[in-house]
Amino acid sequence: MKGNADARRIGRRIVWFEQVESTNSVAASHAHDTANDGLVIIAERQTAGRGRHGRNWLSPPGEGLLLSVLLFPPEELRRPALLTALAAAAVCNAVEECANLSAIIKWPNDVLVHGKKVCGILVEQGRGLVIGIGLNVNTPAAVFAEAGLPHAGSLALFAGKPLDRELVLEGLLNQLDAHYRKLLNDEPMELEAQWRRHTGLLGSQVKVRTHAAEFQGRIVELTFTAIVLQESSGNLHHFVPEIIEHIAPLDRRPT
Ligand code: BT5
Repeated sequence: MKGNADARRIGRRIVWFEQVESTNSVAASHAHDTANDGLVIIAERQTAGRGRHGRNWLSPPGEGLLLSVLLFPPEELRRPALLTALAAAAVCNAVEECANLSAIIKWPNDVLVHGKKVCGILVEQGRGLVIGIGLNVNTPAAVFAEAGLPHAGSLALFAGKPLDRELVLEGLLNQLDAHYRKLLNDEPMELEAQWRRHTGLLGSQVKVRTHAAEFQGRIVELTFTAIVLQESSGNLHHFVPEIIEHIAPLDRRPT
């Protein structure tokens, strides 16, 4: 694996399983010891892969990447919204690099290729912080059809050929590690710019939904600390990413 092995955090230790209930649960079970910082748990198959709000993650064996990273970030980085953004941008970069496909972030935790969900991210916080990533690499369309998931897709479906999962994994871990170390060094700018680009939201007309209300307008600022929406009246609304449940672009052309 590329990179400075001494300085690597994410992926300095990788543990593979044939089958687990959920890689997030396995990673969390190692959170009693901070020496496990950067541990990556990978499984070929999950029997109870989970999404947000008790939803399921379809985890057919051998077709995708199912992995979780255990981290003990310093206080200022202990923000699931930030770590979700890190993972989403890292996945988009790895998809572009390894599969030559352009990927976008659908707020807050999905990665889409040609409008289909190829990846879901689940960040959970307990003693440590766990970033769970499910990326459909070679899953055939029939598997999604059978599971009743018409909005799901895999990289191979759009690349037109199967991809080497190990190469995608290596690209993804390199991206995660490089950007996480920059965050630790208080250098968030590059990651923030990449995340902003992959969301495609800056300058777009959108609907923003928080748990309390819905707003419509143009996104005029998009950073890890502030999202600013300008209504047609000129009124500005400031949000922290944490309180936004959903952002739906109103003027994005179909991909
Ligand atoms: C997510 O939740 O998208 C987060 C999924 C995280 C899965 C990873 S796998 C490794 C780690 N271990 C775990 O146990 N979880 C993480 P959410 O936004 O709630 O979306 C869930 C919805 O995505 C489901 O209700 C389905 O509609 C859809 N879905 C399920 N499996 C899918 C798949 N393989 N590909 C695309 N969409 C899927």
